[in-house]
Amino acid sequence: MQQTLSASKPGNVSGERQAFYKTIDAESMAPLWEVLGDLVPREPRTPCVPCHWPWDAARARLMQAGQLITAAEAERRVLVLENPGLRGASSITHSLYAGLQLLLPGEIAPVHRHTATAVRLIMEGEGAYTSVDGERTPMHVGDFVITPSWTFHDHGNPGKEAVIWFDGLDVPIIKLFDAAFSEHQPASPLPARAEDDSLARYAGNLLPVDYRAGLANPVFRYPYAQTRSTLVRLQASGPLHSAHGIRMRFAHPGTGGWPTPTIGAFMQLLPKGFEGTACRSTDATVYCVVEGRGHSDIGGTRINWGPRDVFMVPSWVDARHTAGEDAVLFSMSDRPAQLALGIWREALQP
Ligand code: GTQ
Repeated sequence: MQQTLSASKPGNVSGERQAFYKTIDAESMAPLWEVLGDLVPREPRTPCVPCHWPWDAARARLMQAGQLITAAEAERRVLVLENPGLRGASSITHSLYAGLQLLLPGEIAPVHRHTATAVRLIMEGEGAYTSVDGERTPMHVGDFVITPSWTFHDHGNPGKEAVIWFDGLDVPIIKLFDAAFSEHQPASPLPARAEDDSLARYAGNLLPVDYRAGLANPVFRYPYAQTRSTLVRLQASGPLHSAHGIRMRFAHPGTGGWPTPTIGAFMQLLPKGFEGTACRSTDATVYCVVEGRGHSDIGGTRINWGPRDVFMVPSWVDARHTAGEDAVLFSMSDRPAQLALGIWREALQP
């Protein structure tokens, strides 16, 4: 069914109007009434489709990439996860980029900074670190890591295992604003800071006495051991949300707000046997399975997922999650940006 506010129907344009359109086309003008229905539809319409990257296949391709190019040569050795409805746009949702990054033992992904914000979820392998403005933190499987806008960051793997993580960036949002800058190599050496200093200073239910919270999140690693134990304790005490199970969002410790201004991140536990009700929201959401197996019905598409799979739910499409065993799902979306603009909506089906 065509939902349109447009006054005239396509294909029903009189010769006189056609001639007029042609005339004004040459003057960089166009008739709104021909496109109004697309510009302001009754409900969100998206070119994005539900999609799924099973882990074994994605991992195998990443390891092939590891044979083809070094991290140093690539700068970042990443396979971009592109929504099939947005091929060529380096986007997994209309507003967000996603990729899987591989760092082999001994490799370093060199320092740089950019206006885009990054969030990461460690998928496989121990022994790598990331650093933000000179402070290193180890990356453990399941950790949620952020790289705030315009902070210098590099990644290294002095360990013995291949390390793979999920990257989410707000690149499409930055591109929308034509506000993309990047830099290599800081002009002066970065301050030497103790490993995990920010975790101790800002993430222990204490804050420095003179700290004033701002947009910049001082914490850049949220350890999975802590996240998981929180979810397990909440599972024991209940209640369960009918659609989301136990779903928590990561927080900026200084404000209680979102961990980054544009990208929100969540961790949720779906107990074995959970059969969620359907829910749709305007923030298209990318999921990474941390633990467990289950399936999600997304519109008319069923996705059967297992550990470390990535899948995606488009904006305003009903999603229903079912867990065959206790499952933990990480997810990210542009919800903070939509909330800041006052446009975020969610609809729960009974
Ligand atoms: O780790 O800095 O997937 O700059 C894409 C761009 C990762 C990164 C990506 C990046 C990075």
